[in-house]
Amino acid sequence: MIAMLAAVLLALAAVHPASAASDSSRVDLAGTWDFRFDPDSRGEEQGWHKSTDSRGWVKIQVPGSYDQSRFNNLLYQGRAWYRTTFHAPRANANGRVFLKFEGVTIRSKVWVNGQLIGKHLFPYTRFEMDITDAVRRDSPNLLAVLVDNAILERAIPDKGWRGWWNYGGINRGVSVESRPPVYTESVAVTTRLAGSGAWELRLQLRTRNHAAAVDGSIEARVEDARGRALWSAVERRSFAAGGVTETLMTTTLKQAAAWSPESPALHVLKIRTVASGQTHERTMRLGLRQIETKGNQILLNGKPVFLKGVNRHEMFPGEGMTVSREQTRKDLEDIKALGCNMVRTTHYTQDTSFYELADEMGLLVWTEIPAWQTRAETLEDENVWKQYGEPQLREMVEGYRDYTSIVIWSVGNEFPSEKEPVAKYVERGCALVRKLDPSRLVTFASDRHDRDISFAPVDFLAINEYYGWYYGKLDDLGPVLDKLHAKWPDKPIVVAEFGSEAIPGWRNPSPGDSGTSDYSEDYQMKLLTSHLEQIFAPSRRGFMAGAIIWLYNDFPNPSSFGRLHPPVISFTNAKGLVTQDRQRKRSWYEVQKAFQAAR
Ligand code: ADA
Repeated sequence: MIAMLAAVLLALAAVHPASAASDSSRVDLAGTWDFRFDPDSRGEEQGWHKSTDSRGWVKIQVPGSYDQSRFNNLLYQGRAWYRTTFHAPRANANGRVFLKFEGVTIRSKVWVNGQLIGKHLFPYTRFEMDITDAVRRDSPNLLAVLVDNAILERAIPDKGWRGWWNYGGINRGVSVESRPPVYTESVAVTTRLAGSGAWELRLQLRTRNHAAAVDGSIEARVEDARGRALWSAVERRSFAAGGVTETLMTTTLKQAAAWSPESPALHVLKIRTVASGQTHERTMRLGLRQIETKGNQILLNGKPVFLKGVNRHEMFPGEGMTVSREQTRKDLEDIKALGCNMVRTTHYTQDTSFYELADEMGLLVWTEIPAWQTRAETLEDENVWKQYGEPQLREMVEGYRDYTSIVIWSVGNEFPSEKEPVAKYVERGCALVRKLDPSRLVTFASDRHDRDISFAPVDFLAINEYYGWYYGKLDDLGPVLDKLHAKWPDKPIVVAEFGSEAIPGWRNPSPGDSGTSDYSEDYQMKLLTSHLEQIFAPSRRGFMAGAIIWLYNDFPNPSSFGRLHPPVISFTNAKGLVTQDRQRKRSWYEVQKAFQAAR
């Protein structure tokens, strides 16, 4: 008897203390969870998803990756389990409960109280799962998440992926949210210039009803930053039983401040859905801006804009891919100080805090799915499109379109776009993105130059080039840009990657003009300056629309690129303007000068 009691107490003690019960509709699950590697895939068979036994489990911080926190950055690729307990939010007791993940790398399978909830297949997009039927409202719930970061032969990303460290785990936040039975689950916002300082606002709302048919209303309200109402409207709606109701609301906002990198004015949009005496409220920020192409220019709010940007990997020493909001803020401040008006979120959707800060600070954002050097045989596989292509693009657009700063969606990077099956992927990818969101630009980053056959559907040509580094000479770039322009005279061209590796303190007083083995700061300065000059050349003003440097920060990379990668930067991609811990290299100042001098 005593032995049994002891076993029960032990089991209880092993479970991470439940999150405090709360009256609000949201509970944050960040904290210390139980963790266990499962290299032989025994967990499911042995019922780890319903076990509270502490034997074999250790502690881990969530959010955080397992190779960062348990292996000190040694690459583990395989399965691992996370476990915790939580109280469901008290609010909305008759409504629905959702588990929300901001990013789990790569695949995940989720159980609540031993009941399988579902699977998720993509590494960097946020997702939610309806756990209403499994959750207990009055006692703690057991949550188990099986994560697998093994790279699959045919998926997006696929076996060809070696572009950055594959940090596995629950890399970003987790929360539980309750909603009333009737709630507005998505809001697609379009803002268009309507002349004389006015903006046309279009809201497409999708409202779900999990209860019996009921009449109710949806109120939309726009306030300026000081809380003054700029517009509000109420629509009476009948919400069908168990159904979805679409509502379109439009208005013209007169004299409302526009959003731009120079002046990132944000308003507040509130959507209140009322039915059966219960209210669901969504509050989001709203920036009034318009992005489009006209001939070979990119226009922001009706005026030509030249993209001056950097690529940024979301990584920091000791934090893996769980970069704090404070660090992200510092990065974006440094990127603004560099003279940039844009950032490419190389090569995946980043944490919510990144987009919130870009909205606030005024940075245009390019965001993409990790179709990084994905092979043609993968992209032509119909199952890959159905399981990993279509739904991943959809999750990116629908999950992140609330952010004003995002102006470019990308369907991938450096796949063999000189091949037919890849051209087909680009075509259907761009068509899907445009259908989901006609208000932004869509492209992909190509490294195939004038051999590329996939450019027809994109809004602008995005070229990754490494002249003077992996191949060719520094001044080979200009003629290639001219050739591309001759072939695609009606499309703007943006160089989406260019750069070379540099180790702080390494000097070369007389750098050459091709430098695969020159890791000096001088060569990096020379390469970046030379490429910026060629991009900014007056003769190319008519069609060049942007320069995005590879890249802002050095980052961990399992495979070293370059023929003579010095041991001092093993497992590091050192093409950053700053080191991994954000020390500026000399080229940072050169780029700042060039960006400041540019139009
Ligand atoms: C490619 C790729 C980047 C990075 C870069 C490099 O262009 O798109 O992710 O790997 O090369 O540093 O070589």
